[in-house]
Amino acid sequence: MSCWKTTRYEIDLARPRVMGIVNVTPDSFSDGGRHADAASALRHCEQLLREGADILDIGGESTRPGSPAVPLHEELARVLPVVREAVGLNVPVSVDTAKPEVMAAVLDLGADILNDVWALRRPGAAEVVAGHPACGVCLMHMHRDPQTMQAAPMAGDAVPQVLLFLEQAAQALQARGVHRSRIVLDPGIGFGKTVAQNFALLARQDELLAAGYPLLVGWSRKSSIGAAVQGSATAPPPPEARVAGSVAAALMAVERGARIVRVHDVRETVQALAVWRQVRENY
Ligand code: HH2
Repeated sequence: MSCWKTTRYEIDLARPRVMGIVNVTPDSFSDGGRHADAASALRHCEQLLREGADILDIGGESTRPGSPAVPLHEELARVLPVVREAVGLNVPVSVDTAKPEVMAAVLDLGADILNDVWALRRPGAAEVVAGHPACGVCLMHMHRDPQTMQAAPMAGDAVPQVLLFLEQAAQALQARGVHRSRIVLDPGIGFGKTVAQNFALLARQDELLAAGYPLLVGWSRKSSIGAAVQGSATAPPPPEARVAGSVAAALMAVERGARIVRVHDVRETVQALAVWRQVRENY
C-alpha cells in the first residue's frame, strides 16, 4: 500500500488522511481573517488536531478567484511564526505556497510538505524541492492564474487535460532527482474550471488515478458545492454553509480512490470517514 514520504514522516495512505486548512490570511474565501495572527492560527492548528486532522496545511496567500498577489515579506511574516511552532506539534506540517523563497524558509524550519497550487512552475520552485533530501510535495493543476482563472475557465474535457498536466509535472520533478514516493497530485478543484468540469473530475477520478500517484483533493466549501446546492429560486449558500455538501464531496472522492482530503471542517469530515471505514474495513 502506498505511503507519502515527507521530511519527517512516512504518511501511511492505506487509510485516507484528512489535511486541515489553516489560512493565516485576511482574505481567504471562506475563513479569511479568522486566524490572521500567529497566535490564533496556532490555536486553530491545535483545534484541528483535536478534531482528528492527520496533516496541517498552513497558507499565507489566498488563491480565491481575483485575489491579489501577496508580497514576499508579507507572506513570510504571516507563515513563518506559525510554521515555527507547528513543527513542534507532532504532526506532518504542509505549507501552501508558490514562492520558492517561502518554500526554502519553511523547509529550514522543518516543514514536511510543500503544497503548491502552481505545481512548482514559478522560477526556482522545483530547484528548492529537488535540493531538499526528503520533503513531500503536492502538485496541483491550475488553469491560468488566480486573477484570471474564473474569467476564462478551461475549454473542453478537463479530465485528460488535467491528467496530462499532472503527469508531466510529476515527471519533470522526477527528472530532477525527486523520488516519486515524495509526490502527490491534485486536480485543483475550482482553479480555472467550470462547475461541470469540477464534477467531471470527481465522477471520473479513476482516470486521474491511472497516473499512479496518490491523489489529494480539495472540495471544501468551494463554489461548485454552492452551485450544486443552489435551488432555482435561492442564492447559493455562503462558504460557511457548505459544510454538508463539502463532506459529501470528500467522501465521494475517497470512495473513488483519493487518499488525502484537504478540508476546513475537520471534525465533520473525520466523522464521515469513520463511518466509511467501518463499512470498508469490516464487511
Ligand atoms: N485550494 C485552495 C488553496 N490551496 N491546495 C491544494 N493542494 N488543493 C486545493 O484544492 C486548494 C489548495 C483554496 O482554498 P482555501 O485555502 O480555503 O482558500 P484561499 O485560497 O482563499 O485561502
